[in-house]
Order: sequence, then C-alpha cells, then structure tokens
Amino acid sequence: MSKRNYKFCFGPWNISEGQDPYGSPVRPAQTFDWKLAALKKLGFDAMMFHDDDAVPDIDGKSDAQVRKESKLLKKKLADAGVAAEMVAPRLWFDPRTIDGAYTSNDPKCRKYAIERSLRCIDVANHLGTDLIVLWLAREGSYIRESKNARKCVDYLVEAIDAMLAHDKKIRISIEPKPDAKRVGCLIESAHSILAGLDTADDIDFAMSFGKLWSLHLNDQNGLKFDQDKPFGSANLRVAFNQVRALERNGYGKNGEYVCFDVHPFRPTKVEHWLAHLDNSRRTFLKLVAKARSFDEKQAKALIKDRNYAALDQLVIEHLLGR
Ligand code: XUL
Ligand code: MN
Repeated sequence: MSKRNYKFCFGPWNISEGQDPYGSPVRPAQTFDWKLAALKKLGFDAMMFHDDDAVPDIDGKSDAQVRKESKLLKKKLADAGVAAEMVAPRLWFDPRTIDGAYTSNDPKCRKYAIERSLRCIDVANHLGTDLIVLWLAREGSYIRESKNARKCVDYLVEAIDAMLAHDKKIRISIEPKPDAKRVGCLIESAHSILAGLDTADDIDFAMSFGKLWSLHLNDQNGLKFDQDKPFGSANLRVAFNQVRALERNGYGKNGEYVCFDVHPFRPTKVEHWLAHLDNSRRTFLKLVAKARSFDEKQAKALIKDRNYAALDQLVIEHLLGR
C-alpha cells in the first residue's frame, strides 16, 4: 500500500501556541486561513473540527448565522480541495458544562449540552460530513457520591438518541466505547495509554466490530496530563503495534482518515511549528513499511514454539533495522 492509500487529517487546534497546565502560550496565534494553507502545504487530505473551530463563539450566534458561516467555511475548504473529516461539540469550556455536560446534575445544563450537540450536527451537515465525534470530557465526577452513575448512563443514551433523531444520516464516534448501529468510536493513542490500556488492542477490539470510524494517533509518556506527543515519539514499539493492528484490519478501506491529534512541544520555535504533523505522518509511513516487511512467517513459527523471547527480539531487531 503506498502513501496515498491512507488519507491524513489534523485539526486547527493541532497548530497550537504552547499552552500547557503549567504555562501560557509561547507562539503567536495564527488565523484559520494560515492553518488551512499549512495543511495544504503539508499535503494532508482533510481537516477535523470542533463546532467552534468551524463557527467561533457559536453559542452567541443565531441559526442563520451558524448556517452562513459554516457554508462559507465549506466553500473555503472546497476551494482548497480539503474535506471536513468530522465535527465535535466542544462541551468542556462553557460554564454550563462545569459539572459535566450530558450527565450534569442540573437539567438546564443537560439541555444546553444536547442543544449544542444538535447545532454541532447542523454544522457537520453544512460542512458535508456525516461524522460527529464525542469526547466525553467531563462526564465523570470529582466526588463519586455527587452523581448517580446508573442515571448518568441513561442521560448519555438520551443525549445520543436525541442526536441520532435530529439527523437520520449522521454517525457518532464516541471516545471510547462502541455501541449501536450508528454509534462507533474514535480511538486516541494517548487516551488508551492514560487508561492503562494498549492502543493496539483497542484498535483490534473496535475493528473486530467494524466500529473504528476515526482515529487520533499521538503518543503519551506515562500517566500525566494529556500530552498529545507526535506519533511514536514516546514508544515506537507501541506505535508499531498500532500500525500493525490498522494494517491487519484494513483501516481506511471505507474512507476513514488517519488523524494526528498531536501538539508541538512547548519550546518549539515558530519556524518549526508544523514539524510535529509532518513527523507524525513520516513515522506512521515508516511504521507501515516496517509492518509490511515484518517476518510474519518466522513470527508464526516462534509463536507455535511458544518461543516468546525470540519473538520479542525479532520485533526489537526489526525495529532497530538490525
Ligand atoms: C481531547 C481530544 C479532543 C477530541 C475531540 O483530549 O483529544 O481533541 O479528540 O474533541
Ligand atoms: Mn483527540
């Protein structure tokens, strides 16, 4: 499979300004047009969006205004030959989502979360994508006793049902759990790692049900805040196994994109600002070549002999290039 057999994608937030939990931005904010031009320059195929990446300050705008701005964006993307991959409602900034969005204890806040999600679907429609991503950012609890988790499951189902009813064509990719026919999932390397899981197993699991509808590749060094490092930068072998899982399941056959939800390192100079995106794709493609040239026959023989020490070394030496 050549480079063109995978389609690549990132979002405007992936050209970020360097803010992290310990400090403020260190690079100047760029316009959307600058980011779109950068995406084109890098030769990526699609852009992914939060609803307010597509329509800034969406909560303060009328439906007509949202339609107008989304359509203008759609035209801009079409002129650039770039597809919109997905739209995700950003349900973790507004004060009404402070105690969770769909699972807030406050019914007015739950109503806001659902209404915002329906608007997000309208934006997706205007942009010409049927894929909605739900990152359930604040749907847990700080105080276990503050929420009835049994009820919260019902609230989540209610919210997803309202979205499916709003538009008969949309598909919802939730992070991280697959469900019914029009609900699949998006797996993100860092999120699996933070949950103590192996992302490659999550990919195999989701794809065994035909549910992996999008993918956020990145990396994560241990259990700290969501680092979104370049793909493969913390653990090449774990990255290799993710690519192997994608290869064996034929990811991309139904038009799915490989999205890199990666951020530049904070010390990154402005002139190196896009390197993390290009590097993630380079690493990905090199690992595709590694996955395809892996000696599967020998691996199979070693597995048959239960010689896992030799299998382990076979992988290491393959990755080292001997
Ligand atoms: C947050 C994250 C988001 C979601 C989309 O950690 O990864 O980008 O993927 O809302
Ligand atoms: Mn993500």
